[in-house]
Amino acid sequence: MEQSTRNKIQNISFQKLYKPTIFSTDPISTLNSNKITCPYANRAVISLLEAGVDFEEILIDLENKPEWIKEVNPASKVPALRLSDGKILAESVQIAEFIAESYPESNLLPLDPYKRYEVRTFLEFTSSLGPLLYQLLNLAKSPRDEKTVDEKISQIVAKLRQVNEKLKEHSNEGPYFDGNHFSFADIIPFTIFERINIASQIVGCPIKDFEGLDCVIEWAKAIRARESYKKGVATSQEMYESLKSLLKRL
Ligand SMILES: N[C@@H](CCC(=O)N[C@@H](CS)C(=O)NCC(=O)O)C(=O)O
Repeated sequence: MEQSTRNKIQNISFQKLYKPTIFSTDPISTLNSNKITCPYANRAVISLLEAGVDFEEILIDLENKPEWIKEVNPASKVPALRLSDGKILAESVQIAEFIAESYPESNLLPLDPYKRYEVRTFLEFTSSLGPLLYQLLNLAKSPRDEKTVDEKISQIVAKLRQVNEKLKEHSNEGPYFDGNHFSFADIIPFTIFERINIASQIVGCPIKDFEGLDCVIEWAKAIRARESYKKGVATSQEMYESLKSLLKRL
């Protein structure tokens, strides 16, 4: 991309935004994402960082989306990944999987078909965490009914206890789904879990206070300590503030 074009895009897209990070552009050139508010974009960014891809990140202000986002993704959503040949990918799971498959040396996805089956089964099992998060956020906005919030938290904790068992079953020593090997199987559910964790603090029922979640807590701690997470995702405090202000606006 020519420098002048790049500057123009930055000027448009970085308005009201923070800490822009520009990487070199080969072979995957542009990622439209949002560090704080979007767990889906986080999946794509973590995958790129874990795979060691040089990329340019353009942060989109979701409340004031630029017109050109439709050219990047007709659904006007983040993340979208534009490859250096101009092809554009949407949908975080497919983007993360594409990155894993494009960079097999990153070991983000196992090569063995049975192990891949196990990963996909785990992801299918954890996919209900997304709807549970949005149900919790809807109930958590003010004025809120504490009883319904408590019931939703209980439902979430019950699901997380099952996730805890799956993690233990698959790898007794942890901390990740595949033992000490971090992968796609961790990236996809974790970014949703992180918002659930923060929303649970906002409503005064922190997930960490519940029993039966030891593996989930260790899993989360290990992922947060990774360079890709620290570099690619907002801090817990930033996410907390952002979710709190989102709840006021819902
Ligand atoms: N299923 C999509 C969901 C992406 C999504 O909903 N992104 C939100 C931000 S977290 C978005 O771009 N929202 C803008 C809008 O809906 O207008 C994925 O996994 O990538």
